[in-house]
Amino acid sequence: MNKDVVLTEIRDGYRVITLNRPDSLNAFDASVHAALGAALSDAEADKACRALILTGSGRGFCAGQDLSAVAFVPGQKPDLTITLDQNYNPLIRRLRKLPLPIVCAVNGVAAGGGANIAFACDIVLAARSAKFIQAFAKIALVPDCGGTWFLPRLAGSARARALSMLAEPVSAEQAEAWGMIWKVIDDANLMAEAHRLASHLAKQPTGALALTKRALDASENNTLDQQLDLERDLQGVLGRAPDFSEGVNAFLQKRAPRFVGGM
Ligand code: T3D
Repeated sequence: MNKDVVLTEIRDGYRVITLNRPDSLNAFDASVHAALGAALSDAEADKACRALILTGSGRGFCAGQDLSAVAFVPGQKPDLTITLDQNYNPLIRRLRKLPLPIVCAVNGVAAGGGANIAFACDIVLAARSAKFIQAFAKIALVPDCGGTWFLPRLAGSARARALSMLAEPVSAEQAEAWGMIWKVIDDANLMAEAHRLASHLAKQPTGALALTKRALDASENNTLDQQLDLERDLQGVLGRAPDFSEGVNAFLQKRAPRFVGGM
């Protein structure tokens, strides 16, 4: 496995995972899928890691699939379902289910699957110069990596349709105004803000944040009744976890809580 295509930096309480193929704007090939999968597994296995930053090297965040790595064999029609089944869909599911808050620092253009990988993260910051492009229509594909699920929910149906069909770039400022991302940050301050957020999150009750992710995702399909039941069940778990008593005691004692994470 070529580990250089994805870099991991271990910080106090969190990790920074950087896509590192800047010459292709951090496009994904098989080596990136393997290295990113390993980096996420390492982070999940590390009890000291309670938050993640995902970002890219160079001037882009991620240009989606490496189009030079798509195998066109003369006389054969490529089967794109294979890489989606084996690589992209497991990655998107994993980001959503990972029991850690993920801050995505979109440092430059995020195109195709790269845009939708960003939208799968929990808190998306974007450099003011960044842009998001559903580039798929330009190569005669549908938005994948969850694009057809994320876009209508984040941007609304009208914008989802136009963005998907026109493949026009959305500036970071427009993405923030439309509610597609959390915040636009001046380019020079992007990583400082991502570190500030990740460091803050790493000190929060990260077990509760993991279950918050789960509840918010489940709400996309649940009725209110089902969601009320789910919230009850999750509170049942969290009420027995040490961070709840710590949070309440800290409040009553008028001091800062010392959360340890976990459930
Ligand atoms: O298996 C499957 O295919 C199914 C899964 C699909 C998931 C997907 O993500 S499909 C969508 C794939 N991505 C795209 O279609 C985006 C293609 N890239 C672009 O449209 C543009 O590069 C950008 C809008 C992202 C940025 O434009 P710009 O003008 O800032 O940069 P550039 O000059 O186009 O790109 C810079 C370099 O990166 C360039 O290489 P060079 O000429 O300097 O050697 C370019 O070829 C390379 N690059 C950019 N995107 C990709 C790429 N190389 C390979 N694959 C890419 N996706």
